[in-house]
Amino acid sequence: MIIVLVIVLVLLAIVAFFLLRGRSSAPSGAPAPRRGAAPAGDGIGGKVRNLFAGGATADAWTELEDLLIRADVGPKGAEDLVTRVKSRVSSGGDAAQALREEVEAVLGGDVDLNISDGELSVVMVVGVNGSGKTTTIGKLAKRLVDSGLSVTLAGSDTFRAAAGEQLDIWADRSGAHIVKQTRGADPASVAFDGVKSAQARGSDVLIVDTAGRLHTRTPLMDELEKVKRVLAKAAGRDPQEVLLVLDASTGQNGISQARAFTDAVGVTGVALTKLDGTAKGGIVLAVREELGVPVKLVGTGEGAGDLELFDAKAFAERMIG
Ligand SMILES: Nc1nc2c(ncn2[C@@H]2O[C@H](COP(=O)(O)OP(=O)(O)OP(=O)(O)O)[C@@H](O)[C@H]2O)c(=O)[nH]1
Ligand SMILES: [Mg+2]
Repeated sequence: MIIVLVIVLVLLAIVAFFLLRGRSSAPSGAPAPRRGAAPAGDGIGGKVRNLFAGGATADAWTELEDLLIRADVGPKGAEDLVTRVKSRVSSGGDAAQALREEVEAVLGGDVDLNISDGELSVVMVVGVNGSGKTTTIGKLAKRLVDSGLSVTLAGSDTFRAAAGEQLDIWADRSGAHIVKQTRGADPASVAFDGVKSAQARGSDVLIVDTAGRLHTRTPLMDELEKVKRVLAKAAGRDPQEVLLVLDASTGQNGISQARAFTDAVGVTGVALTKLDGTAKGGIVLAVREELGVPVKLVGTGEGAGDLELFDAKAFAERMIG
């Protein structure tokens, strides 16, 4: 009899655990998370509360800093956050809530894509190999076309054999027009054609795909600079956006990538991809704190609809929980 009772209690405890876990990853008031949109770990709020269960001790603050660093926030960002949370939390206060609000404050502000009405907006997309540039461009084109804008894509990745085909597929899927040349053509020349064609068609937005490159390879970074220069010359003004596509799972290495691209072409925003994977999401804070560049888009899968406009409040709620 007692054994049966124990088994029933254990089963109930397991069911309750999973129910509570499900609830904590979908805080009420936050937009319903789509497939895998939350950074891994279902939020660190529970851990933060545990740390401070015995009061705001020196150990608790040190462990909070470690926790943030392990979540990819970066040493400087973690230290700054702890300082701010500390100044708000008197012993017994809710550190997790203060942390959530501070994360939101750091990440908020100028996160909207800079796409203006009535004039062609040029969005240049850069990043290391395989970070998700072409996929993000396809998803972004779909989102813009669905919102009533006309979009032209320029295939300035003339390096990889299948790059043009991949962009073709996305142009088809999204209803965007595409401009490309044969493999091996000058990427800057495709960019120039892209502007002229987009202007002739009266497109609202031109999105320029570029070949992936190691951020440490100077000649390739110079090539990117040339693409930007030519775009500016053809359009009569600098691109409205230079989006750096960053794979969220690259952790702190993402920061050095971002720095190199920012130095070469002046990144205006980050599209953070693969947040549906094992990435911890703290990289968003590291990019913002260490480079001052806002995350504007978040990729949460390979499908056409798996792209979100960045929302600081929703992100902070998902990250902290
Ligand atoms: N899970 C997941 N996969 C993604 C996401 N974004 C892109 N991918 C996948 O990542 C791989 C590389 O994506 P691409 O868009 O080809 O990357 P790229 O930066 O254009 O690559 P190169 O042009 O070779 O430099 C593909 O298999 C994509 O489907 C995302 O948000 N989540
Ligand atoms: Mg590509």
